[in-house]
Amino acid sequence: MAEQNPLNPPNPGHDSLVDGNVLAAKSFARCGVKHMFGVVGIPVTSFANRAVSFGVRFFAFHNEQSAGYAASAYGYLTGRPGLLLTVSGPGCVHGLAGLSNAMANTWPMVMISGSCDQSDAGRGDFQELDQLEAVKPFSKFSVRAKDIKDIPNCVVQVLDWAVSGRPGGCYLDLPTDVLHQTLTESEAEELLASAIDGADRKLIGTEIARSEIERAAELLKKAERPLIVFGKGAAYARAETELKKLVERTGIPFLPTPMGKGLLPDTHELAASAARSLAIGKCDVALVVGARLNWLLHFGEPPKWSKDVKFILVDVSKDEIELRKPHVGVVGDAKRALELLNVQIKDDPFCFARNHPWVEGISKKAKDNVSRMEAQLAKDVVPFNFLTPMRIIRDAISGMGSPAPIVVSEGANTMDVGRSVLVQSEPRTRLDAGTWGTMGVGLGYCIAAAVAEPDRLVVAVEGDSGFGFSAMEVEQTLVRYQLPVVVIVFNNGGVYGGDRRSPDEIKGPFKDDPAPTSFVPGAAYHLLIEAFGGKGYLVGTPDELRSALTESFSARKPAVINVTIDPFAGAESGRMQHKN
Ligand SMILES: Cc1ncc(C[n+]2csc(CCOP(=O)(O)OP(=O)(O)O)c2C)c(N)n1
Ligand SMILES: *[C@@H]1O[C@H](CO)[C@@H](O)[C@H](O)[C@H]1NC(C)=O
Ligand SMILES: CC(=O)N[C@H]1CO[C@H](CO)[C@@H](O)[C@@H]1O
Ligand SMILES: [Mg+2]
Repeated sequence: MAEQNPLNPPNPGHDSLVDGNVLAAKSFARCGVKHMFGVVGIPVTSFANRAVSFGVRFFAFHNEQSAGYAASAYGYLTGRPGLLLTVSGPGCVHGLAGLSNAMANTWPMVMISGSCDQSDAGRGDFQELDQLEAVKPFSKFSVRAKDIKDIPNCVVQVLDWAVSGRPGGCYLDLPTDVLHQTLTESEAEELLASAIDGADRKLIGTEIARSEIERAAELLKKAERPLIVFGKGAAYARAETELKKLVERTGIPFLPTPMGKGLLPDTHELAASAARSLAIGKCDVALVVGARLNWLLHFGEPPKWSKDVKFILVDVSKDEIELRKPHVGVVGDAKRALELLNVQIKDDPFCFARNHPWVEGISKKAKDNVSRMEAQLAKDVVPFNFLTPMRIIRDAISGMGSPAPIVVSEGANTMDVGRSVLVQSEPRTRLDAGTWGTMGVGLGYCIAAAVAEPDRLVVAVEGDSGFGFSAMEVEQTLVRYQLPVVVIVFNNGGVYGGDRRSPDEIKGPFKDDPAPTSFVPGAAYHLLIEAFGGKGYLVGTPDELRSALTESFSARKPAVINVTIDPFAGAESGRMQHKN
């Protein structure tokens, strides 16, 4: 087998041979890649083994979908492309889930797939697929190494493309014949050195137009009811210090998108999340930083926004500015743009005093909403609704202090309730279903978070349906690599919960089948992890939940907590009911 071929026999005085697997692995390692996620098999097993031998830690998954989600989130958390390795054909197709999720969230990742022998393409080769064609709709750049000599250059290019401009997914195709080609060690070194030297580094980005910064400052100054909105683009750009400075010097209220939460603490006195409707409904100027005016922000249109609102958009992508046509568009890195804006307003921070009617109005609305919510949260409802266990989890997470745990969340009710109840106080500590509302991301995100931020505990708060999409990864994540991840499953027996069909919907020959939303009631998810040697908890009361959290958080060991939830608590489709 080629994979076991001893390619580097000691041969003093002679140049030894390296194959494509070695050269590709060495190229990634030389470019600073530290971690890789994937599933091995023909023809990439040797590549993975070689990568490990060059110091790249490989996380072997059960399914490329989860590995791809992990790679995308790793890209977001570290600012360096997350790597997904797959086999050809079906492996590549499963990997498209990760690649498309990276595109939707604009996170940098690189999918590397082996492909069939180039001379057999089109003849029905083993796991054959036109992979370059398949990845096209989901990648910003794709390339095939057609010859071993292309490898170093291709590696440098995909890594650069993934992070340049608006981040996204890129693809590298490695045909079997290329992985088995050889050249001498010194030739390989030369190619690698010249690829790295000649790298067309686009990382610097375009210089920001000062005229737009001036216009933005002018517009904010004249505003009567300004608002600052920020999203995961600002989090990716690590703009937290500049944002804090802007918010605190101007006194303008702010609203994070779900993954923007934590750039400024949710508990900040200028946080407008609990007065969201008022803030977006009445603001006259909105500075939107690293967040797209897509469905999550109601397209920036009435009735949620006022029809006269003027947008200042800061986005790394010129296309995005052209699409939304804001009043002022600033193309560039969010951190840099805010730095310039802070300089621009330095001598005249046009402070909105705390008693400004706009700020006061938001603060009052927020306080009312929070105290209404806290009154609901204070009750211990058993059998559990969503609020009671979420409050207990919130308190346990807050009790951890700094560094705060990374919260991973998916599901419908579980995610919606978690978003408003769980408190984010540090940047990039929330990963959820994101722009696409993708279920099944949770376990991959947990692995990525634990790998990218080894000092932080990872706490996943998941609906039972969301969890089930990739539950087998508990073996991979939680047990095999002993990552500090606690997965809390809100078990309400199905998608949105129990059978909620109207009598009118229950008829026909299959009316006695479980409803399409129903799962086996009482699934013992906590036993799943025990099958692999992890720790499982089954809880149904506040005391049981508290003690499971205390024990698992301090153990920092893989655990699954199966929380029994009333199957009729919550709503169908969660917050998106109007669309179902
Ligand atoms: C890939 C994918 N498939 C299907 C869906 C549709 N969907 C939305 S939420 C959801 C699951 C909700 O159930 P659960 O995770 O148990 O949360 P709950 O509301 O019960 O808390 C599904 C299947 C989706 N968003 N993404
Ligand atoms: C009340 O607060 C929650 C959680 O922060 C938020 O989702 C909701 O939109 C707020 N309600 C209004 C009317 O703003
Ligand atoms: C094994 C076991 O007791 N499982 C519990 C998990 O959660 C469900 C809620 O849907 C309970 O009904 C089960 O008893
Ligand atoms: Mg559920």
